[in-house]
Amino acid sequence: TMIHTKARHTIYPNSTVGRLPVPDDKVPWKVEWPEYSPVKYTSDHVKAGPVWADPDIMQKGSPSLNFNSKDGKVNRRSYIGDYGCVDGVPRNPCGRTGMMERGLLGKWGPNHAADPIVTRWKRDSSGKKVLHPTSGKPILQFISIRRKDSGEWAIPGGMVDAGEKVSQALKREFGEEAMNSLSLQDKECKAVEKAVANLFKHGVEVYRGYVDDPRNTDNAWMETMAVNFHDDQGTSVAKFSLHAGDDAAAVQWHDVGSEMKLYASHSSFIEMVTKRVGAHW
Ligand code: RP5
Ligand code: MG
Ligand code: MG
Repeated sequence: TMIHTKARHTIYPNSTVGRLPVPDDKVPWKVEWPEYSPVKYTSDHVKAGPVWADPDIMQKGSPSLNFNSKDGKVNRRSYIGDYGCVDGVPRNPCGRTGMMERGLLGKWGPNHAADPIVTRWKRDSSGKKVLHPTSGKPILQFISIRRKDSGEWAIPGGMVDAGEKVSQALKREFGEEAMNSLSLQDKECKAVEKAVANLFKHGVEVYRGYVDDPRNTDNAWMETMAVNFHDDQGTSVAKFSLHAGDDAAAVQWHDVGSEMKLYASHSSFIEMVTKRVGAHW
């Protein structure tokens, strides 16, 4: 597993709450730190108990949740194996974050997401692939959204709903964030769904596991499955008109390279895609 850094960023997103600073060498739970006393935080939004949030298991008498298993419609299994629980509360498998409880996350333990990475080759006006001047390798582009919450560019991913398949979440989130399907009329919406379904027929999984997300805590964390949909000939995605929607403020084709600054660990997922298709990084 990776060493998380964004999950230790001092100021917790959408709040003025500061995490307890955790030095690199104190991240692993196996390193003893008896006086470790993380800041407690659960956002008001999560405390209000929206449908996607778990009950507060710290409260006496709250129903118990089936961790490390499929719990009704909710998948509480981790992609990286069984996680430990301390006093009935899941413990982040990547180590300390300086914050306990759930912060902005709804679920205790893993919060499952899906990340669709839609790519094409950068081409010049005559349709020829553009090569990077230094590496000599063709430059890849991916459909990127700017997140409303942090303002950072990101993959148009989102949470897997209870009972939803990851393959479905990939299409739904792409439609919502990059094609604004939520504000389309019925007919247009059907057309978008069809186009997305077509494009998403041939995906290649590039990653499944932990995400170094700034919302993670000691007791709640993001995990994702990232899938690449590559339009090698530049024929299928080219027809798409992109419109930002839902929690995306903007959408665009983004040139891929190691200098990119993206949300959470998204640039590492994109790097995996460049390896797969032989693109410049
Ligand atoms: C990241 O948060 C995942 O990689 C995914 O892109 C995203 C899901 O959360 P929301 O976009 O729904 O906030 O950890
Ligand atoms: Mg979304
Ligand atoms: Mg999203």
